[in-house]
Amino acid sequence: MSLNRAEAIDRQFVERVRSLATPAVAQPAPDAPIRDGLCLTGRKLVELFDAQMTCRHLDLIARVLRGRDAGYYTIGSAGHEGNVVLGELVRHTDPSFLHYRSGALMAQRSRQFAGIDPILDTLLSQAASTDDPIAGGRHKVWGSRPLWVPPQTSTIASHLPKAVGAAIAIGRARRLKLELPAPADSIVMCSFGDASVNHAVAQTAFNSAAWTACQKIPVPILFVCEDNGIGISVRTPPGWVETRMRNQPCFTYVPGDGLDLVEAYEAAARAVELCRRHRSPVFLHLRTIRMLGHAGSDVETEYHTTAEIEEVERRDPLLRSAQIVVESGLMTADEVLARYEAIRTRAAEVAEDVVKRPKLKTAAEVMAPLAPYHAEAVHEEATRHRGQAARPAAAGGLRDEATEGVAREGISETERARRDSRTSDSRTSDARPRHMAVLINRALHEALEKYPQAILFGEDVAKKGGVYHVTADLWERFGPGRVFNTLLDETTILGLAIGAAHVGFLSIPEIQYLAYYHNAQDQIRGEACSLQFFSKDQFRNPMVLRIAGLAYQRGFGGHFHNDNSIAALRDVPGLIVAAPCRGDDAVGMLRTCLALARIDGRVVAFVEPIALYMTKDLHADGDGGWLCEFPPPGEAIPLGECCVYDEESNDLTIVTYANGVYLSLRAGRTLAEQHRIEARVVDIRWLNPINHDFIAEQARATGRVLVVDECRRAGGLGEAIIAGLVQRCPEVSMSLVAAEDTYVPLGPAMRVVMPTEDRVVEAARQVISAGRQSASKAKAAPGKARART
Ligand SMILES: Cc1ncc(C[n+]2csc(CCOP(=O)(O)OP(=O)(O)O)c2C)c(N)n1
Ligand SMILES: [Mg+2]
Repeated sequence: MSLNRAEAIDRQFVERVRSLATPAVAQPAPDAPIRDGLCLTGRKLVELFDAQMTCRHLDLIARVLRGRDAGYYTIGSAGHEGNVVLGELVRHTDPSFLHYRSGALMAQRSRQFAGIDPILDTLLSQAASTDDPIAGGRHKVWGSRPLWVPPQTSTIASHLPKAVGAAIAIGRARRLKLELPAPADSIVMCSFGDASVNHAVAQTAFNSAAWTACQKIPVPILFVCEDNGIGISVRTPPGWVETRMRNQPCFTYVPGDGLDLVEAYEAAARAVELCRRHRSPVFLHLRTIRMLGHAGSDVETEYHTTAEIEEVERRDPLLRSAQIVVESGLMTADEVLARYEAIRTRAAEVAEDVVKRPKLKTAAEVMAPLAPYHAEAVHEEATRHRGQAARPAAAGGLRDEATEGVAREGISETERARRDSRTSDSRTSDARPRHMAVLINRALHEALEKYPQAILFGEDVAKKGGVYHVTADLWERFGPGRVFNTLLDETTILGLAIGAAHVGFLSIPEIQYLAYYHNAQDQIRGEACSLQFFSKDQFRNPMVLRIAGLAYQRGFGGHFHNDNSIAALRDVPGLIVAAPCRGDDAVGMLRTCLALARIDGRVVAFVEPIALYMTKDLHADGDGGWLCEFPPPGEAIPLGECCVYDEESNDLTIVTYANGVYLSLRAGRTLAEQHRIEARVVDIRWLNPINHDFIAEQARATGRVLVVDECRRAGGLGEAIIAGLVQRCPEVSMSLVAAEDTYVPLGPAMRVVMPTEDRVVEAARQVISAGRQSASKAKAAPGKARART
């Protein structure tokens, strides 16, 4: 047997088509149905077959390019070409999140939009050229802005939660009378393989779609399972997908034969129609085969016999399509072969072109779309008052003019007016200093007023107002259309945030505790933050993800309510991480976070230190030192701006954030009063990216620096800050107090693994006594900071 199965299936197609006898039937009218009772016309059938052949030649040429080391991706669609029918039946304005074998679908969908050349675009992507219109050489993906196909990652099933999220959001936008960037009767399609059905992330997407649909909330999602019976080398038990999915609650299950174009078309037409009409989940189970192994690198003979491989190849869906068009008199065998060869020639010509096209050359080029940041525009937006005109919405965004149409279901007009006046007036006019939870709550009121496209959701955020009452009254004020509880599943919460943001919402999801972000972090790491990168910023999923986190709750709750692992957020490319330590900072930072999402499409994690939510006093009971006034609209804290407390103190610079600021200020008082050490405290506020230059300026100003990191020694902030200092000012004496590399224990033992005031005082004294060089008493360079005394 030839090891080159690409050549084998190519040869087989040519030989078997050549032997097809032309029947003695009259050529049918091209616009008549191919058979009585069906809707597929002859003309459309020929067109679909053409897209199937196009897809096949893309698979074949991919292997040739790989052999020449000029193409970098060989996972193909051979055997799955029946999915072409969805490229026809689903509109190009229906957002579609596609499986890596949906090549024929994509080829046909391309025909819905003038000027798109699927051969050129696919080969540019395979060749990793900067001319690739979707990813610009960053990945081989199916994707297109005009075709509403956001690029997907290689992580199987991870696109399903966001597809469900987008479907729910489409329904929600209709209900809120917000204008969508897609027609209001759009559906969302996502395709995936049979093995992927078993993945927890797929299961949670099916579950959340059903959970939502069972409440009669619209979820126009079309799940398309391209079932080839195998996942790399592991067979899916025969009948498993059907057994698993046929009786899913609130789903309609539609089986289809993906090897027969006519059968597949009829099944898909039914599935699409049901989904669009009923606006509820439909599971289209398209049976396919897999040819050419899992990928070019997969030696299928390691787990299949030659006879098994050849048996599958004999069922090639392209042969079946050829047979149908020839037997029905639509094309002769010669015409089929002529067309097949013409596509081959075109693909080969384009391949010669794409290998000469430019590639990414510098890190700056690679990273250009990763983290767009327009500082001035962001600040202008962050400081924009309610009532001031908004900038035009970012790409794909819902329009701001829609404010007028925002509905708050379930609340009468009179009640709404009463609540509006009560909540907004009292909130904005109450100038008394308050603790952080109250101020964040006010900032969220402000955000939902300012951004009609903002929605806030998570576990318990609605009527209960969140575990810590940070979202209190928002549900009453803005209604269940904009503030709502989700089911208990973090993957769903984040998937919903991503999907809703794809169709123009400004998502403000909440994760109850940092530990539970880890439960679903791939949705942010793999999906949300990679979208602008893999789409050259053509698709965005702007969001501000609020996470209640960090430790110091006086031993209460143990590790999972005191999780201090920040690494999982900090190492996500492009993710902005903010961590305020007090109420006024939280408001100013949140305004900037929302503006970053709105203007630059950014994904922001806003980590709220639980232990400081209700903290009122700083040095002594009743001093109210941690209460703050609500900053007036128009004030915002720009990304990267740090805060220096006691800037006139010149013995030591303590660099810290969140709870560490509180601890360090208290330790600072002890150092001054008992040890005559004057320490300034720098709150870095923004944990990613870190403002290393400013920290270095502050370190140089005293010549001694102590980093107080409440996160773990491994993967916490301390490593990064010390590395930044070593690069910028190695002459400065440095020390680090960090949390131990452990889970946080329950009860008072918490104190033995976390930085404490005593430990900060002790470390500060050691830095001073071990200081090898006299501290430079130079004044701190002005930098971008606000000084507090
Ligand atoms: C989360 C995750 N785990 C493992 C992989 C490696 N992997 C890539 S494809 C694949 C099999 C997928 O099978 P199936 O869903 O049936 O799709 P098919 O390739 O057969 O079309 C695996 C295990 C992955 N991409 N993502
Ligand atoms: Mg499979």
